[in-house]
Amino acid sequence: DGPGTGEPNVAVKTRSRTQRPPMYKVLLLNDDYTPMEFVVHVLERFFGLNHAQAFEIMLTVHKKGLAVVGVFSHEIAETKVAQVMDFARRHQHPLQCTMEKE
Ligand code: NFA
Repeated sequence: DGPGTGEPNVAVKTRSRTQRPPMYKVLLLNDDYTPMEFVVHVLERFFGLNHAQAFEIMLTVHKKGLAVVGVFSHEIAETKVAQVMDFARRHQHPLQCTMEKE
């Protein structure tokens, strides 16, 4: 329609939801054998934590059985898990690292 047809041009906004990519929690699991210092080193090396933060998260895993060490996109989370699992395996420690959708 244009001018002179008698129809008003009314714009009606529909609310659209902004799409956010799903995020993934990376979890570290406790075990009885991996040395505490090794876990602290892993947290510093692969998650960019300072020594105090790394020690605190290591202790949480030790006491509670597991802890979230970070939240990342799917690709980054997969890379972190693979890096930790490979590093632990190469050092013959049974440390387990997994990811789950937030
Ligand atoms: N529970 C392990 C120990 O007593 C330490 C540990 C902490 C292992 C966090 C795995 C994860 N040596």
